[in-house]
Amino acid sequence: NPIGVFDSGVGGLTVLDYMRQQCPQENMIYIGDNAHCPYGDKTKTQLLEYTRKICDYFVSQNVKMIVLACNTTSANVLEELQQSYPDIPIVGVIHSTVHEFLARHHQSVLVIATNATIQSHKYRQMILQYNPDITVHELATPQLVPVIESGEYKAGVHDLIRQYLLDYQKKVDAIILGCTHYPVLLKQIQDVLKDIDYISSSASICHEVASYLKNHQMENTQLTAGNIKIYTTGQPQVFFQSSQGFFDFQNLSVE
Ligand code: DGN
Repeated sequence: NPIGVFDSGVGGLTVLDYMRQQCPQENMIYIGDNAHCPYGDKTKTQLLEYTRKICDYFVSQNVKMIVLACNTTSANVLEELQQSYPDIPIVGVIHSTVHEFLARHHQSVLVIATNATIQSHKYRQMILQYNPDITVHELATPQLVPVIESGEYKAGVHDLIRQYLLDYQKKVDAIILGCTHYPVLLKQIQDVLKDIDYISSSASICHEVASYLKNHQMENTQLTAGNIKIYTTGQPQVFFQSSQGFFDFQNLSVE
């Protein structure tokens, strides 16, 4: 059975990319909900409506697990989805990202994410719960997802990144990329915030998925490469073009 992976758009492809490296034999279905992108400014009711539709589709495809490749939904509707679909393991990205951050023993961190993720304060709460001595700065950076979805980031968005981040230079030891779109801008972020450790929510989740499958003997044991299907609720051509700079489609197409 496949694993269902979704995001509001192309950002979750950064997760899918790690997943196909970590678990190359797994079948996966990816949905980019571009018809409703960006998720960062939606209400909880809207997020629940969109994500339930996606999960219903995954159920109809008999998925064995659902991965929220999206911080906004992981922060705001994960528990509700887990209650609505009790028979399917559903994982979000925040838990594993916080654990990876804590394992690096930093004293201070900047979390950048969408409005809805920052307003939930999930990252801050979870980090402080484990270690109340860490200084946690939170910053909503809502203009970053649109420049990625539109493909504008390819021409460089250093000015925008500088506006958002320059104040934090020398203030923090690490930055959490609390949106799965942001690894696309990693180089540009590192140009502005030099000598800083970064934790990407896209990489962290894949270790958790791989060990979950292993511990529950749910791995696909076939030796052939898994089948990956990519769908968008928006325009396939736009989706394909904006993600071409960072995701290698190999033989995959977008429907
Ligand atoms: N990539 C998603 C996240 O990690 O929050 C959502 C981004 C968005 O739609 N604004």
